[in-house]
Amino acid sequence: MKKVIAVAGLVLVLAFTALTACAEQSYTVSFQSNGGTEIATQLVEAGGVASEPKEPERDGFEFSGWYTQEEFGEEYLYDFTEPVTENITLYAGWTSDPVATFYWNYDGAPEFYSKVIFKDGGRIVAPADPDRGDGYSFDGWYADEDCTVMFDPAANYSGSRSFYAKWTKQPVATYTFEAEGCDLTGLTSFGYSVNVSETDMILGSSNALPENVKSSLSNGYFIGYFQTKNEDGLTLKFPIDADKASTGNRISLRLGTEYGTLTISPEEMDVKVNGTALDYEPITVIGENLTSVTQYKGYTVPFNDYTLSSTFDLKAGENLIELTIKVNDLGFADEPMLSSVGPGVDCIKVRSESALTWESMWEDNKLSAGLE
Ligand SMILES: [Ca+2]
Repeated sequence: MKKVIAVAGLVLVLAFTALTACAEQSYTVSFQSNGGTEIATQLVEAGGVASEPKEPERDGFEFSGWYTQEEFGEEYLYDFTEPVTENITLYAGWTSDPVATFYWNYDGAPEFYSKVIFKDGGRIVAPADPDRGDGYSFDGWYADEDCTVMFDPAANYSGSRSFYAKWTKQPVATYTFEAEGCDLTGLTSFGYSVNVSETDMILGSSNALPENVKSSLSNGYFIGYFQTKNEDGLTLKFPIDADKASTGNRISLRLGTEYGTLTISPEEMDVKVNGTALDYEPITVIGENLTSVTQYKGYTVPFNDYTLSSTFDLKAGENLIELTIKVNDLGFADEPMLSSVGPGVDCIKVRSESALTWESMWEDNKLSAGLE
């Protein structure tokens, strides 16, 4: 009897050890500096990413990057965003040729944009123009951070150099804010066949929708089930920061419809900016030509941008844009269950002289909705 217990105990210990080993599987990422300063080995959990170490230094040489092979071709440059799935060794690339480093040159930018190796005393080929994607346009490379001395592609340069991007605020730019990036906490929709809450209101790429609808979506997802039986309506909130005050701003809503063509006015849907509802002309959201709920086919027509007729002011700092669908009779006369009907909301686009930013909840939302 004693022996049986001992064996059972051993099996348990082995099973526990195997589980522990499995749960804690990790890989080593080693750095071979090739004559440069030592870089510590990293232990990375399976599927995690290695962090790019501070550049090693070597007298008389310029560091050109970490490579997966001891040949320093661009095709072997290691991508630090790739998940680690085995033990790896990375090799430091060095060149005795000078290097031109091109910097993004704005607050919060990545460390640098590009490094270009060139022959000492020769010309430097600048990289492709960078794009910040936030309402600033690239306005050339400069030899100083203040952008007073231009980079000269025809000049001969000696020794390693740094160049800095110059940025010019575009007079007017369009900024996109995805509806699926809104904070959906506490929201519940009242639909024809189902009531849906919070991140379950997100529809898109992972649902059975026609390809032409999917391909029309900004960021691949939208807020469906935008309908309510609540007298206070159902509201999507877009908290947006402006770098300065501006007037004459314009908003477009990217919308689709599942209940046929909808003509929506401020009576059915409020579009509020800082608490004031815009008095916009009715918009007609194109859908199937349906007259009865029995013809329901879901979303079949691609989403489109509908620009509202009203313009509005934004103040410097935080602004709040709200879309509220109200109890309405946009639905079908033969379907009393539908106390309101609303469009699918893909995103809003704001055209402004202010530079606009917001904290999108998309990463959290897609995890919570199991979309990855
Ligand atoms: Ca979207």
